[in-house]
Amino acid sequence: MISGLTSQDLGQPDYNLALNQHQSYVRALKACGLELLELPPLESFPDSTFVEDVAIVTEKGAVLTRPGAPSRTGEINFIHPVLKRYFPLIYMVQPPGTVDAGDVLRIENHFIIGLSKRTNTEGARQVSRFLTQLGFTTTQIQVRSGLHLKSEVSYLGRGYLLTTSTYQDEPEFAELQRLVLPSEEAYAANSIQVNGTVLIPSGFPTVKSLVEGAGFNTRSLYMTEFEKVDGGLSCLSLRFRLE
Ligand code: CIR
Repeated sequence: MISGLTSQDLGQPDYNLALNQHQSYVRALKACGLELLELPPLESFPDSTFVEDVAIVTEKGAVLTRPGAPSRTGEINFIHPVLKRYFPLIYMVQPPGTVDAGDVLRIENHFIIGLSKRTNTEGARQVSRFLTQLGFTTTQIQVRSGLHLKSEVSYLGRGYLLTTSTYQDEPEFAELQRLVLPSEEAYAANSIQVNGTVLIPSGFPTVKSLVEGAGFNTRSLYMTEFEKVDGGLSCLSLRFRLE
C-alpha cells in the first residue's frame, strides 16, 4: 500500500504503522458489533486495501464496479468470488463504464452517484439502472473537489450529513441536517457510522464535537498512513447487512 496512488504531498506511508492503524480499525469495527471477513493482501495491487471502491453492497444485492484507475481494474477479479459467497445477484459494470464506489453515497434508500475523474457518466448510468432494479432511487451530482464524493461527504444516519463546505449548499442535501466542517478538518468528512457509533479520524476536534453534538457516540482512529494515499475510513471496508 505504500505505492498506492495519491494526490497528496504527505510522503510515503510507513508500512508497519499502517498495519497497526489497520488493526485498530478492525478492532473498532468488531467493537461496534460487526462480524468481519478479513481478506489476504494483494501485493500486486497497492490500492486494494481500499476495498470499498470495487463494489456497492446492499441488503438486496451487490454491484461489482469497474474502478476508474487502470492500475485498480484487476482488483475486481479478487473481490468477485468473495461477493458471490454472500450475494446471489451481482451486477457488473461493463466497459466503457467506470465507477469507484467511493463516489456512491447511500442516504437511506437513495443513492447519490458522484461523477468524478474515476466515475464516468456511462458507469453512473449503469449503476443507476442496477440500483433502480434493486428497488432504490438514484441521482447524480458532479464531484467538485477531492478524489471521490465520499472524500468530502458522509451520511451518518438519522438525517445527519457530515460535509465540507463544498457541498453545504448542494440541493441534493437540502433536506438533511448538515454538519459542515472547517476546511482544515476536511479529511474527517470521510467518517462512518456503525451501529450508532461514528468512527472518525483522530486529530479533528471540531468534527468530534459536531458529531457528538448531534447525539452520536464517537470513536477516534489514527488514519495518518492511509491519508497519505488518499484513503479514509469508509474506503477500508465493505459493510453490509444481509436480509
Ligand atoms: C486511489 O487513489 O484509488 C487510492 N489511493 C485511494 C482510494 C480511496 N478510496 C475511497 O475514498 N473510497
